[in-house]
Amino acid sequence: MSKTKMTNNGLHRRDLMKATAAGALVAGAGAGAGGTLGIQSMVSPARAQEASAHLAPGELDEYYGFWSSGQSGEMRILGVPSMREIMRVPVFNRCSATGWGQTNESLKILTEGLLPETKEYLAAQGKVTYDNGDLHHPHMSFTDGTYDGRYLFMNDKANTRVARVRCDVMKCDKIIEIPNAKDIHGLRPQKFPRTGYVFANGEHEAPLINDGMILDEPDKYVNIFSAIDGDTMTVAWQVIVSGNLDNCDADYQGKYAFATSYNSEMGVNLAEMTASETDHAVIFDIKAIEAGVAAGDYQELNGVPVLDGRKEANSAYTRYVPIPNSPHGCNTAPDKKHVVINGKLSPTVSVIDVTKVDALFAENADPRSCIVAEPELGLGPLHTAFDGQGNCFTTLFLDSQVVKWNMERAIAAYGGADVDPIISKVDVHYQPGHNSTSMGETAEADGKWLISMNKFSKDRFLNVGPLKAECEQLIDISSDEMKVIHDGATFAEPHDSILVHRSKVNPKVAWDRDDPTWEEARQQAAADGVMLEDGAEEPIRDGNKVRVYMYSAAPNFSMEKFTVKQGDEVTIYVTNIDDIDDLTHGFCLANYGIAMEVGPLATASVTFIAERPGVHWFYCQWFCHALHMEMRGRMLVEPRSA
Ligand code: K7E
Ligand code: CUA
Repeated sequence: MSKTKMTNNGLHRRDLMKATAAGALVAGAGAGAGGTLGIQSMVSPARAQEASAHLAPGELDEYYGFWSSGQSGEMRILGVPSMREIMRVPVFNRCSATGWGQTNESLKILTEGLLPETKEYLAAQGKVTYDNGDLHHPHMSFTDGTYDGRYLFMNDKANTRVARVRCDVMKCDKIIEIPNAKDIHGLRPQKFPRTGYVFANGEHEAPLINDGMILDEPDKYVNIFSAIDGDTMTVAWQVIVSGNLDNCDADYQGKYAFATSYNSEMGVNLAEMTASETDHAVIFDIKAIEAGVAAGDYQELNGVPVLDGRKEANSAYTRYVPIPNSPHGCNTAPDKKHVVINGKLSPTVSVIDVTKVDALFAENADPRSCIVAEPELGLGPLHTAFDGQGNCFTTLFLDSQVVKWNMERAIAAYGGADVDPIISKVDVHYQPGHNSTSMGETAEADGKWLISMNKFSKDRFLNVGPLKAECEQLIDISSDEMKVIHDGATFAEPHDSILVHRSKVNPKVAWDRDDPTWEEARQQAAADGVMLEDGAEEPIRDGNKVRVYMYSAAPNFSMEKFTVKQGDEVTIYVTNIDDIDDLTHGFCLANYGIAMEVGPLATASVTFIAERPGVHWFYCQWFCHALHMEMRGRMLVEPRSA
């Protein structure tokens, strides 16, 4: 029997007294500010914020949440704090609703950035592009250390691609396949002075020239770090590194990029990969690399300058900071000074001070001299987010918790002071991976909300069979006691999200008619003497190629029928001349497997072989008008024998 007396509800008496004292302190502050306040009538700031998460119908969220979707391959947009899913933006996937992966405009984006050898491989499968992707990390472009609302960049781990989404229309406009690297995982934009570079980690090692001449010789495999020019979407340079690159981030000075690296053993099975207790954070000196490119210190491979930054090369381009043990997340703090490396198999996170990085490049420098804190936080730390007030939030995968800790206290403890950096912990459900805070990866972190993106939902939702949703939880972080206030189910498998204040993003309600998306359609129409928004009365024949130009204006297509011949290659251009807010039309050609979205003032086109003779209805598949069902017409296909 403990000497400490237990109260009825099981709390230690000492703890209860502490709680009461804390309550009295807050009550005192309230009384000081606004006169006499009884405990009963007090609403803590945290609970007031909790109430603000419940938006009434018609109320708008304060934050855009840009979500990845893992193996679903799309990007999603949620409203935060309501957690309402607002939009899905197809990127690496094939989308039935919008025709992404089928329209000529989307196929151009999906194919033009593929490597020649990939096009060959796909052609052998009867395909022109991949139709799967694994989208982990969506991040917005920066100017001067905060989001600028221009673009979102994201990776495809499955097929080694990087995509860009335009924030003015929330559509993907560029996808490139990264040569030389294998399986792009971590991705972050340069924060300062602007994006600039998009840094992308090749996760899996392979021979640098992967043509089959080297196979089961893992000691000849390499890994590649890439810097992509975010404006042109071309690869600016690459660096060969030791170990598998996992996640990355950039500093607020424009000098360095950081990447976590596991498997310093360069093993190819689990036992080999986890043999060593120590792995690395790799630091890339951007200016030194640019100087190396300018000086010609590289080999050119697939049109890209590739520099040697391996550990044993001991080059001016990289430094390897020893970190325990298979680190995963890499997160730069809004204090512009610290980078948190998350230990994964180690219960610690390691804090790099960016002002101590210059010294690492000196002769015989201690490679750990940039580490200024290494608090032990719990089991399985994967990712860290920030509140902008010196506090950090780290997901603990194995403990199923988020831990709040203080940076300055962690630094003091590392220096020998007797302080506990941990402020509080909260249970999440279950096994969190990434987390994100409102504006937390910018210098404008505001400390209001935290999303914990949990890999398992188990019992949190109605059982839907063996395959279950993931569970994302909204956590109020406006006070030291973190509080989970919402569970959201999401389908396979969001890894990461960013929470962007709505003042940073300002999409259009209708497309500009001169948008570059349908430039090829515009040029073809001009060659045919047609204005896209006027359409043409009849199909325009050019050998066995037939072009059909129509416009849509609710509830009509400009053509109620058109005739082609069996075997013709038909291209249908639909221009939506309705410019009204939310008046999207669709074009679905039944039994031809064709459907596409045509947004307000947009043009979309699709090409197919009219191989099925007979009468085929096309209809608008986007509910647009009371007479939407009547918005249809016929494609008449004359049989070949006729
Ligand atoms: Cu899932 Cu960012 Cu790909 Cu961590 S990564 S969880
Ligand atoms: Cu147009 Cu439905």
